[in-house]
Amino acid sequence: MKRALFILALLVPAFGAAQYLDTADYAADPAARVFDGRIHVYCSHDWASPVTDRTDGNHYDMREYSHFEVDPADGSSVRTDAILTLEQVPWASRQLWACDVVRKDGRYYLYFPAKDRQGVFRIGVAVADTPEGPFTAEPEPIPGTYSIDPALFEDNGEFYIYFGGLQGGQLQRYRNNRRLRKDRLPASDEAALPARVARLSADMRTLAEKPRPVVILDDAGRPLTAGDPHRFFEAAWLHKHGGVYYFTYSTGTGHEICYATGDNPYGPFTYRGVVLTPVVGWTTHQSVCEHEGKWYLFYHDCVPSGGVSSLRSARYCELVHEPDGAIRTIPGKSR
Ligand code: FUB
Repeated sequence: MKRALFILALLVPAFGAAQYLDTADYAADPAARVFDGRIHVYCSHDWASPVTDRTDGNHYDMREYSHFEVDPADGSSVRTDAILTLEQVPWASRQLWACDVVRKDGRYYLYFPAKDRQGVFRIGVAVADTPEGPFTAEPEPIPGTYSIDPALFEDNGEFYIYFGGLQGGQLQRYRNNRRLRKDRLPASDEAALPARVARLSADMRTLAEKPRPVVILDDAGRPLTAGDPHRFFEAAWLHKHGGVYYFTYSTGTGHEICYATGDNPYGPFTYRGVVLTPVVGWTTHQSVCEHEGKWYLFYHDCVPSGGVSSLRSARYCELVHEPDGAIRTIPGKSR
């Protein structure tokens, strides 16, 4: 069911002010896309789940995705819930975490993570004919995928899928695309565990190649170590501005959104700085889109829920690329 949220049209999001999509219900992990000149945002639907066990992020117990059509000119949003539900995914058992949607040849492809019946995070795809769904899930997860937080990027007619997340996201259970018997985190002076990227096949339902590591380098050209406060944790996202590829991501335990730049979709990327300082809440998760000549950062925080970490609200504000290509840091609190 669609709900128009005109009551929120009080603040137009300019730099320094951020607009919530909906303060009456929760929505997290916003993935913003522009189709036919309109901003479409895909969110996990946080709710007051009875699951309170925080082990491995079990309390992030989402069962469906929500869609928003957002108009930054007046701050309004139209919300549609249940565009894909857990019950509609044949292979999934729980936890519909952060998703993303792209369009190809007039069809919309929603990529999403969920735990399978063995409790292992896999990435699936669901297809629709309109941006707000309803989406129909493929019967099995995408072969060769693992962990969480799929994010797509289109470049020169090819689509790339980025994914991966530490701790509850299970990325520490994999090396060279193979599953280990148990978690293995690198020592703090070893190279950090990277996100993964793979080109998609033309069918949008399979990988065209084995996932590759998304390496983030320091100024001296060395991979960031596992002990570096700016190492990758989750929430990979790629955008291109001025011919430069920007890889943004969450540092998880550091609660920042950071960015690194490169000259192609695979990287390596060189660490550049902080996009968003910590928000209210444990998780932080972003997407970036361009609309009518302005760039926007979509993210979430827990201000409307009074700081309950599993009840998050999506919001957005303008993002500025400085003339030298640096991203102007956005304060996550007091806005
Ligand atoms: O929403 C569940 C998880 O929390 C997401 O997949 C992560 O990126 C973090 O936001």
